[in-house]
Amino acid sequence: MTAATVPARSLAIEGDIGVLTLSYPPVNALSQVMREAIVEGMREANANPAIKAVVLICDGRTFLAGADITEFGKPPKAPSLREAQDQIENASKPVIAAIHGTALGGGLEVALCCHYRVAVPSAKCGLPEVHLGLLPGAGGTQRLPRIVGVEQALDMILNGSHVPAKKCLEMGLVDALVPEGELRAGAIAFARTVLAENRPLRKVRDNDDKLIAARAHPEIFANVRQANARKFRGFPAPEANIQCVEAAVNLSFDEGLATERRLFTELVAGTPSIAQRYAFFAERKATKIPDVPDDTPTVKVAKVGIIGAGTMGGGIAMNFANVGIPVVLVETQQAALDRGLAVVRKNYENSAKRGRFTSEQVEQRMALLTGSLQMESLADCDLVIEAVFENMAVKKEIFGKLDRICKPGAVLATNTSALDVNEIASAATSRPEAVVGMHFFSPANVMKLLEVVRGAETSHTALATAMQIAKKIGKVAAVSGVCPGFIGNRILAARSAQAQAMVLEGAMPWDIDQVLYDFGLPMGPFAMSDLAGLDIGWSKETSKGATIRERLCEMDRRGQKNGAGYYDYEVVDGTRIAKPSEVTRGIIRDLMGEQGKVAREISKEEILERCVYAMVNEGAKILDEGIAIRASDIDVVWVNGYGWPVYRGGPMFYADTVGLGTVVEKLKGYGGRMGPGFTVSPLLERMAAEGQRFTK
Ligand code: T1G
Repeated sequence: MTAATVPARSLAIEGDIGVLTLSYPPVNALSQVMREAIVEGMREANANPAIKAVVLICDGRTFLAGADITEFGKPPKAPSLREAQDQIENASKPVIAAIHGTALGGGLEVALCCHYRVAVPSAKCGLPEVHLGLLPGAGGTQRLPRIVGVEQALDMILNGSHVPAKKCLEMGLVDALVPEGELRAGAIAFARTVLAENRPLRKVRDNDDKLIAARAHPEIFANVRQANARKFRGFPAPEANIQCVEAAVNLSFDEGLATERRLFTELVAGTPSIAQRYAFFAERKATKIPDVPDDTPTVKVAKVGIIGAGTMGGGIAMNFANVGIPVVLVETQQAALDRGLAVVRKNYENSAKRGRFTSEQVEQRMALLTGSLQMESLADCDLVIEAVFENMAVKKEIFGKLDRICKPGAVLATNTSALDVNEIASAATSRPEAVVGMHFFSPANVMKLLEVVRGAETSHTALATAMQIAKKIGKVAAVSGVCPGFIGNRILAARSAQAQAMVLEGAMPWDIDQVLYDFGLPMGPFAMSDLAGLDIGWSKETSKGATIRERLCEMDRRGQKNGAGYYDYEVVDGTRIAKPSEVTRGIIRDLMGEQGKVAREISKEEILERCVYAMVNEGAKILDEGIAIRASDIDVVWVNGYGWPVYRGGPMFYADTVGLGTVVEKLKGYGGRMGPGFTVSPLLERMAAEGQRFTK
């Protein structure tokens, strides 16, 4: 964070109202210097008899956005946030927080020490510390439930959500909304009302009303634990957050505060939180491309074209409609187009049923989607994304047409997950510089990751435009060079190779899946194959029964979709249960017999290390080849696109926690078992020898 070194602090006096304005770009984080500014500003305001009330407001794009995350793990510097908060809460005159942008974490905790809070309608408030593997460590777990009640506090804290101001008003978290763009004047007016009506110096800490009710309902906490058990699997922070709110209900304010401090101190030093903080900054670093200046001109994307209204095309279109950008969806057949649009509508209606959208919002979004059977309807699009099936000849034909149809300056993107973007660009267009890969992940309207694939001739403008639009549609983007499988799928293939190999050495698919599941991945490779469908890319005509997968397909075991694949599936009380399959075990035994292989006991440790270290090794090769700009980009890809548990940072971060020396030693130890053609990355070897790390 290229923050200003010294925050700006000013105390203006408007009649009898002191307006303490703070400014510490880019997000007014509560670093040491900012805390100092609050303490000194409040001292000045408290000491000035002319000031009867204080408005605390920030310049820039947001109110205080929380503690300075870069300070965690370093020796604490005075003044503490507590000192700043005490200056506010114990002030002899009312202090009103004036909120715009996002009042988050320590920022909201400062506002909760103010006696009143006002906000503009576009503001949001939240305690998102759980996303950093932490908890609100400045009184948030004790003050928030006192204002919004225990259940809403648990919901806000455990989801780390940014709650819109209107909802905050309904919950009592803010006392009034002031007109958009008139925050300062509105807050001053509110302060005058507080004085005129002689309203009390309300200290949130003193108000237990909403806690008393919860004291008789300890099941609130049991229910929250049970309802989120699956979601919080592997994360230590959520349970600590729940314990803090429980302490708020059952202990005094100061005892609760002590519990909060103790649990915060434990979490902040733990690897899970260090990993999640690393992931926070890795996501932001991934947006920076060293040779593409921040001020690179980009194409203003006001209209998007998508070719192919299948699962990917439809999902991609929803991302743009969700942010108000009109989309033209092009298909070859009316039936396919109707089907594609119907699936999109169904997805929106399902989300509306879950309360995510209103029916008006569904109609607004559908109204932004136009279907067409003519490529010519893409002529005035600023960005066109091709999302048809993976066939080079078909893609070349499409890009050839786009080259003739699309206006100059349009960005031409392909959603290919594996094909050579350079070949598509150079062979099919007269403007290869306008071609870039935009690899979405299925379901494209849900998955956060976008692999932006930089071709040999992709221009800075096309690249910067793809990165900018990724942020606009709420995606986490990372740049990959052109190679088979780019970053994500290439590393996936390295892991799959080990998993497939170990199944023919004695491990069962469910053994391998269990190890990776216990490690924190949402599911193992074999369960994932069953979910995707074993017959993708398989055909009866060409099948030779040479692999487990082929033999399963030949036995019409296609995966979850027909109830049998690597696993047998049965539905119990509406839930699909995967069971180890004797059929699969038999196929494996037969294949091994035919290949003269003898099964051996394979430890969980070997399963994990061969799978994960093969990923790290491939990551090192990707880095060495310059396919990835930095190791943390590889982690961003795997955390946001492949379910790698964020509390383990990513494969490269994880390798650093294990030690690169150990990774190399283990890979060499497994030697030939890693498979013919497996080589340890020279970069990995060198870094291990030099005691280096992939990530800072
Ligand atoms: N500390 C340090 N740097 C921060 C920061 C923070 N809290 N928030 C943002 N940055 C940097 C970021 O790295 C980037 O830097 C630049 O600011 C712009 O950010 C005691 C324990 C506020 C919604 O979790 O969610 O308080 O890349 O690109 O998209 O209980 O930033 O330009 O060099 O994300 O407009 C709790 C974290 C902290 C909020 C703005 N607070 N920030 O989003 O900009 S823990 C948070 C955000 C805490 C207390 C606890 C977002 C944002 P660079 P950006 P944005």
